[in-house]
Order: sequence, then structure tokens, then C-alpha cells
Amino acid sequence: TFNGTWKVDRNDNYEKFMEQMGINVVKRKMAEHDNLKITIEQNGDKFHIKESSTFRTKDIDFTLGVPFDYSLADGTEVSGTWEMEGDMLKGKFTRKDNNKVLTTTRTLVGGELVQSYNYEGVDAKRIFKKQ
Ligand code: MYR
Repeated sequence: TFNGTWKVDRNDNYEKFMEQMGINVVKRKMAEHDNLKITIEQNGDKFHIKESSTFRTKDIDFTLGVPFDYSLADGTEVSGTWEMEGDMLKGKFTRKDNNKVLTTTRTLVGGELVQSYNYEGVDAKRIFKKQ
């Protein structure tokens, strides 16, 4: 289960990923140390996520397979869907400003929550530990 509160522990290639996203160096440096914490509550195919970081706190509700809007911490707006594939959450989101696609997955690996990101050929991961 993805339920619980997860705190980011480490990043893999996240800086390069953000650069590909067009985020400037100052924001990238801040975002690498954003202390991101997400609380996930899943009920069937409905999810409630509480996101908190040095940038903001935010509540997100979505249903698997149903498109929704989300704005990234830098204000970039995306729209897309999470789906469950086996034990993996797979997200596909389209940026509203340029129509390019960002894909992301969430999976549990050895008690950690691993979120992967791909944008325009650049892959990154953020790895979270349960609180
Ligand atoms: C959620 O499930 O937490 C809300 C929806 C997430 C949608 C897309 C996630 C992509 C986040 C990328 C952040 C990278 C900023 C450069």
C-alpha cells in the first residue's frame, strides 16, 4: 500500500530533469532541498494527497483513470491521469504551456517509495522514506 506519510530522502538526476523542464538554476537549487513530504490516502480508486515542502502545502484529490489539473511548485500547469498497473502507479501529464508530456511512476521498493520522472528524454527519481 502507498498509504502513509513519505519524506524525500534522496534524489537521482533530479537537477538534470528540472533543467530539462526549463527551471532556472536558483529554483533548481532550492527544489533539490525542498523537504518534500507527501501523505497518501488511498480508498479504492480514489486518492487524497497532502503535499508539503519548503515551497507550499497543497491538497490533491484524484481518481485513477480520471484526468485532473495540477500545478507544479514553480507554477507550471499540467493536466493528466494516474493509473494503476500491477503494483505501480503510472502517471501521464501534459504541460499546458507547451503540450509536452511528463511521465511519472510511483512504486514501493524495499519499504521505500520510489517516484520516477521522465521529461523529453531525461529520467530522474526521488526516493522517499516512510515516517
Ligand atoms: C500527486 O499525485 O502528487 C499529484 C499529481 C502529480 C502530477 C505530476 C507530478 C509531476 C511532478 C514533477 C515535479 C518536477 C518539477 C520540475
